[in-house]
Amino acid sequence: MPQVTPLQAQAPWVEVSSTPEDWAAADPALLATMLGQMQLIRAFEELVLQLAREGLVHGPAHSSIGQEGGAVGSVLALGPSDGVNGTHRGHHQFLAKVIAYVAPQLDLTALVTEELRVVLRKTLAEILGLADGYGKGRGGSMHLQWMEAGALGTNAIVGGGVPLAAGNAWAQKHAGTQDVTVTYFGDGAANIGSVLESMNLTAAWDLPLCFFIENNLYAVSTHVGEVTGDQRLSARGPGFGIPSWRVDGMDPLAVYLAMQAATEHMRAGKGPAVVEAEVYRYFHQNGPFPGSAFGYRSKDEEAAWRARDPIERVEREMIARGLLDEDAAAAVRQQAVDAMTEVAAHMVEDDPDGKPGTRRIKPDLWPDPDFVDVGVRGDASELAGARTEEEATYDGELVEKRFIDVVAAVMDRRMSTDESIVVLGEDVHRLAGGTNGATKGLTDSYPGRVLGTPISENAFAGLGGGMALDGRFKPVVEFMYPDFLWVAADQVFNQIAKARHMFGGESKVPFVLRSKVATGTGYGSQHSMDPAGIYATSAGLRIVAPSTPFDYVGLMNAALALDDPVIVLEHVDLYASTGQVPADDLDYQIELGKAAVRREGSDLTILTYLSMVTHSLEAVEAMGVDAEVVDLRWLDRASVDWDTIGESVRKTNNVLIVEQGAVGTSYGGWLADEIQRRFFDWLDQPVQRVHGGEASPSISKVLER
Ligand SMILES: Cc1ncc(C[n+]2csc(CCOP(=O)(O)OP(=O)(O)O)c2C)c(N)n1
Repeated sequence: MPQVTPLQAQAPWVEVSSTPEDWAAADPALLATMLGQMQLIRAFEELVLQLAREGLVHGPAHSSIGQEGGAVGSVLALGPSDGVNGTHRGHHQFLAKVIAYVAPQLDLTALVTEELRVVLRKTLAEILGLADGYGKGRGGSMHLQWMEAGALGTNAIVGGGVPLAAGNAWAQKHAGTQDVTVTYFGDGAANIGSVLESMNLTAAWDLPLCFFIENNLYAVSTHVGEVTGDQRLSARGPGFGIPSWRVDGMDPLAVYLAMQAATEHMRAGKGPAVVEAEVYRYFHQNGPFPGSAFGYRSKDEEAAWRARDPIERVEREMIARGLLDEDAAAAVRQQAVDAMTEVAAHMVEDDPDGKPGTRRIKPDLWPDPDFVDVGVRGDASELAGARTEEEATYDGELVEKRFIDVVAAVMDRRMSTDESIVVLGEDVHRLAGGTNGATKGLTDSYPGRVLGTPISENAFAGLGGGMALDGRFKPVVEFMYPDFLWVAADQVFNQIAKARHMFGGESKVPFVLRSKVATGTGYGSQHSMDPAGIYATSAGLRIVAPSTPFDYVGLMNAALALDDPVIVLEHVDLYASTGQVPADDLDYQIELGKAAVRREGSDLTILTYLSMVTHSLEAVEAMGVDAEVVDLRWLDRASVDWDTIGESVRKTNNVLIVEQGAVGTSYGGWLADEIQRRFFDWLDQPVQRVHGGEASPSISKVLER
């Protein structure tokens, strides 16, 4: 028989309940604020459901009615510079945070101040899609953000906000504050990779992030017991080394006390916390009907939870202590309802064309339809005044250097001049500069700013996104291989690339993602894509693709100076190549949106990038074609150099796009389409394309090369 020794996780896991003594000792002002907040949120949510019933909410309205205790109890343990984010069901958390920001203490006899009215109005306006909303009506119910108040943005991707919250927590910690971030999500979200990856990452790096699980038992109609082994979801925390608290979320004081313990732990620099609050949404996933109407739970179950209503609980306790009587309690509720009636009156009116009693949104409150694409990306005004250079016209001393050494050198230079730059990725801190030497020397020169990550592309890309949105640090994330973008796709495409536009068009997202391109190296189907075409599908991303060391310096400097997310593509074939670079100048940029004509010609325009530039030049010479070879350098839709392309097309009347990637993920597809739209009259024939086959690359030399 083997000897069996029970093991214990390092981190504690406890259940917190309030006692009569806790209620007796609670600060009356705290209880008043709790009650006032919950009544405001309840009245707000009732109004949203009413408007949804009237067809005035375009899109979902995920009601939080019943769950107020978790949000309010936890937010009241936070300060104004602490951050919170949440998911699709986020009205209550958002409101709790912004109400606490403008009115840290509520007066139950004069509940709704003018400042509060503004907050309620702006929140409802956003949910209705109106110009006055926090995101100018872009984001709606699932994208509520007010950065100033520490409300970092709710999220429509289940679990999608969690890595971003980790980035916010990273910034808080490394800016030397004791602030913390709370990321709220449901029982369903507890099963998605971004949450679990972030638990691991924040525990490894001791980040002050609270994973606040609102366990309301159902993900839409699926019971937590159907989809997980231990329904007590806080059980996961200790598995990651995270202290965890389980608490009755229908008891706001218990939540507050658990949260106080969790924040104390985080503020002491001891890393993340998990708090699981058992709550219940009285309504179905979305809309004004109870869950029982859809058959996945019973009316009895709903009644049992309603009997534990968090608002009634606080009222009872306050009445028992003589802090409130029933009339005063009713008056608090009435003030909240009246305030919401007044807020609604700002936005809706009787519909002159509808049946009697029907209402409509006041027409002048909608956003201007021309606003639809405004703020997809920034206007790049931050580059104004920057010095730009071109190799052909550079008048300083040039020396020959290896491409890969220049990659490391320019990052070294920027990190020395800008302390906010932080490099992160797998093995970037070791092996003499990661797997290729791209980060060589940086760990020694900049301790604490070169972070070797766990193999969690979604989490560390998102963490970089959270840092960028916070703004105190500038992340440079590395993907070891390009195909890993699929693993991180939610964070790169849904979160980072859309953040500026979705939240109203003004958030800066200074995020740089370096991605190796390894086509032709024998790494096979899952390491060898050319990702340019996929990144180019995303309007919020800028993409640079340097083919020479000189351009790498200038394009990386531009990428680091931009307030938009920028993808920097680096082809492995180029790393060992050499080129001319300034002897002692790593501070210039390549002009935004400027391609380079590498060979002038009159018969054919070849548009290409990265390693295909040299191959195209070689092919042109070998074939004796008088082709103009244009190195695109800036690949995204907004930054492509249409002037240079247009000038060339009008001269040659023929276009060939040359790229390495497979046809399905091709970059040239959209480019050819756009060229034909813009220059149809100048073309003698359809745009021609050279690209890889249908299949992803194979490892056999014969098949790949
Ligand atoms: C990644 C992802 N998958 C699925 C959905 C669709 N969806 C939206 S909410 C939801 C249920 C989420 O349940 P839970 O996390 O428990 O939160 P709750 O709705 O109970 O607050 C689902 C499946 C989504 N938005 N994102």
